[in-house]
Amino acid sequence: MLLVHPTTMDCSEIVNGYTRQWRKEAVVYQIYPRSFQDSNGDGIGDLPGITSRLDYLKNLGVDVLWLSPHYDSPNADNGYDIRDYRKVMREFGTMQDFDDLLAGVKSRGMRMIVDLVANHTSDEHAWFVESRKSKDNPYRDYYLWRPGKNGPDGESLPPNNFGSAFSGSAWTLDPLTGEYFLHLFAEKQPDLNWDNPQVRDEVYDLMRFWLDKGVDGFRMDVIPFISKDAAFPDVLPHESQVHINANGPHLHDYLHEMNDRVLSQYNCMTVGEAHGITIEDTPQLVDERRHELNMIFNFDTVRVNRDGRNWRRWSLPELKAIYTRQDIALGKHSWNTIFLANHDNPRLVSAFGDDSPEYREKSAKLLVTMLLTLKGTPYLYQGDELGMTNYSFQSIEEYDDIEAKNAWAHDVLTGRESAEHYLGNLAKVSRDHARTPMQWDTSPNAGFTSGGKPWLAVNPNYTAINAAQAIADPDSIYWYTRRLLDLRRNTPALVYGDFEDLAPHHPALFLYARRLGEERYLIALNFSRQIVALPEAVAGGRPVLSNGEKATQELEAWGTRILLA
Ligand code: ISL
Ligand code: CA
Repeated sequence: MLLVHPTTMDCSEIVNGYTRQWRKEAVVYQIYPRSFQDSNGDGIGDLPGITSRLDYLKNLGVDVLWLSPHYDSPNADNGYDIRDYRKVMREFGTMQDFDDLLAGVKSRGMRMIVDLVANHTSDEHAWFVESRKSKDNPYRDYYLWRPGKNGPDGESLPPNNFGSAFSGSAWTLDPLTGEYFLHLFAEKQPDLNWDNPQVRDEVYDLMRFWLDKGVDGFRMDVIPFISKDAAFPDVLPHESQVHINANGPHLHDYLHEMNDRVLSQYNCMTVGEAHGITIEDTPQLVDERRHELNMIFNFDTVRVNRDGRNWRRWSLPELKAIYTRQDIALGKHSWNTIFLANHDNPRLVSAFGDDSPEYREKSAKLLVTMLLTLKGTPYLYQGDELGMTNYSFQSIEEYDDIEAKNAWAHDVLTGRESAEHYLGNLAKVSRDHARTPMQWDTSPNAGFTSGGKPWLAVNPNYTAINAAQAIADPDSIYWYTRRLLDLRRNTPALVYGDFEDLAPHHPALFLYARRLGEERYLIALNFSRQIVALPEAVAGGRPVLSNGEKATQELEAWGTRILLA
């Protein structure tokens, strides 16, 4: 067998033009600790809770866990606002709990990467507490302070027209020193000044701290935003701020330096969250000859259903075309990520499948089939393996997310947008859909917490959609996902094989090949409620896996077929 245990792997081996790497063969499973498993009844998921579920994850067959932020934080943005990078969030447990979790991951032969949120800190981080004290404080230059501009009536205006991702200006005036600080996200998330070499040293140190503990790498939050044009020109009407933020003048210098000084010293993996980086520019960050990052999340696929912040209808040919574009642009020296869900997006099956009772299971199976057979490292989000769905939020009070609440205040309460339109759209795109607690069993609160009240509502469909039930049912999405993970683990063609879309214009069928040498797999996915005919050559292949009929000329509604041609 070609695939051997990652640790015994010879890294210089080339397969189909690709250098073999454990991170290319791995499947990653994202955990949002707040919503995974509560162990002490306070209604908040925690690290001991995750440790208690490691056998579940091992049995599922994933290789790498990605932990969303577990650091000390006042939780303005659920941990994406870090107060102390070397401390565990009090609600999540202690450093001992972290060490136990990591040891449990390792002893089961898995790996774990952690979130690195280093574009910004919390405003409660000691650096910022110091920085805001005075203009000559030694930490002043850790952040991006600028004087305001004079308005027409002599009033003070922000230094430029950047908006915050969470509504309003990206600049807040701090009355104490009369200057503005930059925050591309919430006011409680001031941006670090990466042009200051001391800041970079601090970040490299804290990266070493976690790598020395044994973590296997980082998912890097909005990493392309770290370098800013220090002159802060206005965004012009034809420009996109996110593109400007992601393409600062020293981005590649800093990533290269980080690689040289830290990452290259460890056998670790990095995946950058990369809003604003185009498919064609992706190799500039991940081409392995450049020694920057290993892979990035490009958002063209997961956001194919958006027009700005608004939900829009998407078509299968559009989605397929993105995968082909990615494949061509990345070539053999870069590596892709395959994902359609995370903690910032609605649920996989609700956004890309059909979450009606009739087709939820079939379409959820179809989506995992696609995620696990396209070329790139797949990222599953907690609950995808159960086909967990969006929650039916009714009012703004039911939401928790700072993005949703700020936009409500900024757009609806000021009359810029009607409540009806805003809530209608939010019900489709809210980040909170992904954050409702994991559904483990039919006990109260889905087995997520033994306490009375989880921090965010449990989806009432937990009585039917939960892990215990899925494990007991051999036809479940869970077991289908397990079989797929087994297949991928034992099939180099599904990792390194060439990708070819065989029916790019078909409105309902995604039919593609993965070829490695003599071996050619065909994957047929019916993204519709209609029966779709399979081309004759395809139907003649040897069936390997399917979510329904295995050997007919037709693919039933939301049917899947993997064949060896
Ligand atoms: O998800 C978004 C819109 O719905 C984005 O604006 C999102 O904030 C962006 O993808 C950056 O995300 C990352 O950084 C944010 C944090 O809120 C997200 O959870 C994180 O994934 C700030 O740290
Ligand atoms: Ca808890």
